[in-house]
Amino acid sequence: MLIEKKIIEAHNEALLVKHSGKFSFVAEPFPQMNAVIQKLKNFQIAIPSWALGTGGTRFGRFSGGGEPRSLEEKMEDIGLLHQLNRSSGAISLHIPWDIPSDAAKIRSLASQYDLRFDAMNSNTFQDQPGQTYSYKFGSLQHVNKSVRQQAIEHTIEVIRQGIELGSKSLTVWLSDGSCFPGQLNFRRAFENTLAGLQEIYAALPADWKLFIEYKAYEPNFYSMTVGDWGQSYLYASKLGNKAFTLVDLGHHLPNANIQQIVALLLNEKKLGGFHFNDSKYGDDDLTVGSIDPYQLFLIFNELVEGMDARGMNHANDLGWMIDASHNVKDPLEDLLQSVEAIKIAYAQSLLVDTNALQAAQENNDVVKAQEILQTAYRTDVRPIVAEARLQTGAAIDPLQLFRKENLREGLIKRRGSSTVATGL
Ligand code: PSV
Ligand code: MN
Repeated sequence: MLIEKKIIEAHNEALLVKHSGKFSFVAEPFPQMNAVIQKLKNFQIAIPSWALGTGGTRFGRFSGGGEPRSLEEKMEDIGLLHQLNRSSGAISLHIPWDIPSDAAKIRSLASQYDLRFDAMNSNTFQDQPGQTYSYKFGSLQHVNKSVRQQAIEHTIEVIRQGIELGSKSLTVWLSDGSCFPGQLNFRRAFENTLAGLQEIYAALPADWKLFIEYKAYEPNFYSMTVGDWGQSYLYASKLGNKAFTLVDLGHHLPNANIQQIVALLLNEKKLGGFHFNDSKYGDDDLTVGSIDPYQLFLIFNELVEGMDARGMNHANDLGWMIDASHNVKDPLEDLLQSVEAIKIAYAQSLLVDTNALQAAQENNDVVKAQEILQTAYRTDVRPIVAEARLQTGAAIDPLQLFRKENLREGLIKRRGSSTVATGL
């Protein structure tokens, strides 16, 4: 127990009257409310191990203190989040930033915190101490076969570690690409990357999924070898039915219509999962829903409509994860805000009157279609999201409780004020 159950209960007790008042107000107009609450209770969002420390930029890093210093402490942080909101019941590891030295111990710690292991992440974008070959000019795309082989072996090792922990998926994000015209033969880079992914795919257990994450730019600025959803889709379809595209919301060029991308990938059975964050310019890794919550809602609207059309399970059939960085906020507070934003967008999308929307579309009634979407978007679903939390034993207001109980202070006391988190 990272926070005593009775503290959560006392917090809920104190807020209950106020909360119930708000809840009965919104409950009236929505007869499907209980079904919505059940879906919200089932919906879990994985937390990446690298999001628990203060991020930073190449200009500096300003630690707030109390950051986790080991995998065990990262799990403790996620355990705490999950106790507060009962919606963050999974952790995603990045190898070698996280090295589970004793898999059995890590597994038992996970069950103590009620966490499961989400996608494993490989790292062939940085050189590690003692590494034989450099990834300066790419990994799976590299002109030198030995570099490619090293990257393949690392990624297969990540799968092996994931099997020991009980994970069921691997996310491959490659920073491969080029910075200048002429640096790279695009065709050969693609072929090398595909051949490498094929070897990795062959090592994937039958019940695993491979997620191929794309990114428009950074660290390469002229071309990225998996630069957009089309390229990711090409690899995924050539690999086979265990391979999928992963959408990181910050990895698009400005104004990309992410909701349309999502709808089409879902229709092609090639959407694997998400890295949620928000951005104003690019891969800003800001708190989910902090810049454009309407876009987040529109993405969820496509997800819910598309998943329902295909009879998919909202909670389990896609990978849901946050991928963000916290430069000026407390990472745990930021993650609580991100999870809340995702749940709000999901709840709003569940309120869309899909039949009416379809009728409006078939009548080319553009005004009506907009009204239907915005009616759902403008509904204040926060009491419903809080009610779902309450019913699972979580806090009605996790952020308020985190602050009231001085939980960051407690972490600083135990871990120190200037800890350096592992990873980025
Ligand atoms: C790359 O920018 C990325 O989104 C990938 O998911 C990486 O694994 C992660 O960020 C690392 O910070
Ligand atoms: Mn990502």
